[in-house]
Amino acid sequence: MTSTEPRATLVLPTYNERENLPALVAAIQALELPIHIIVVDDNSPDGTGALADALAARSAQVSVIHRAGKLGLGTAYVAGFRQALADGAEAILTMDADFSHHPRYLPAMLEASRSYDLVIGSRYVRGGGVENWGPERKLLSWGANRLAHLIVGLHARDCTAGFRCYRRRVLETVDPATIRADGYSYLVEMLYRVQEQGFSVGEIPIIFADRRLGQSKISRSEILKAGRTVARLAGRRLRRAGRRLRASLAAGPVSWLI
Ligand SMILES: Nc1nc2c(ncn2[C@@H]2O[C@H](COP(=O)(O)OP(=O)(O)OP(=O)(O)O)[C@@H](O)[C@H]2O)c(=O)[nH]1
Ligand SMILES: [Mg+2]
Repeated sequence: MTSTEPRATLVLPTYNERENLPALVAAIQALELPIHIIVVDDNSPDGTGALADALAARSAQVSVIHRAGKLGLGTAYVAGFRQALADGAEAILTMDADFSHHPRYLPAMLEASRSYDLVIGSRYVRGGGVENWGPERKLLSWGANRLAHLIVGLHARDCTAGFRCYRRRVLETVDPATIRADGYSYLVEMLYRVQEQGFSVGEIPIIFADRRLGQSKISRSEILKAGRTVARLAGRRLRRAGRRLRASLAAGPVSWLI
């Protein structure tokens, strides 16, 4: 990256990722990109927080936010975004800490963020895909994306991806703390709000590899919560469409012709 490129911060939420975090941070650092890393750990029982502290003690490129307990992926993003904005970051990246989002895509994410307000590392554009997923996991992801397209009206192909790069102005306009979803569906609600504000969204292809170490944190209750988020956003979309229709009717027949 040249000195004309923006300061970037990567927000890395962790819960029980001790087998992944040191290798992931090393792989990111090996890229020698000017990216600051903020680990947001929720008092992981496996000691990920202490490992993150050790990484931060060794490198000024890493800092850590500790939270009291497992407060959800969405609110972990909020804490990281707040810090990144306060630090003056111009580009704010997010990725999972389990190597499903491989650091090798970071240069392309940053490059694309010159052209788009939000870049998504996408499984569902040409060249993207998933590795080692069973049929159940494929169906869950496919179903979530279909609902996001059909009911919420999102345009992106991969609406549930956590591999993203937001331009600073996006997070200054859509206040991350005003997103109501606190878990995984934070990603869908944030994308809805970004699209609502008319920001540009671009997708670059990534191969999403299933985690090899550690355990998934997606639970049945997260899936139910995601269903409620989709229903709430669909309601918001309908109310918005209703307001637009009423405004155009109130403006009279001439406005229908132009
Ligand atoms: N701080 C924090 N991080 C979380 C929380 N829940 C999940 N994470 C992290 O968010 C990222 C995504 O979680 P995963 O469990 O890998 O979810 P996923 O990738 O959608 O699902 P899998 O494909 O099954 O791995 C990982 O880095 C987790 O450690 C949480 O409540 N708090
Ligand atoms: Mg994962």
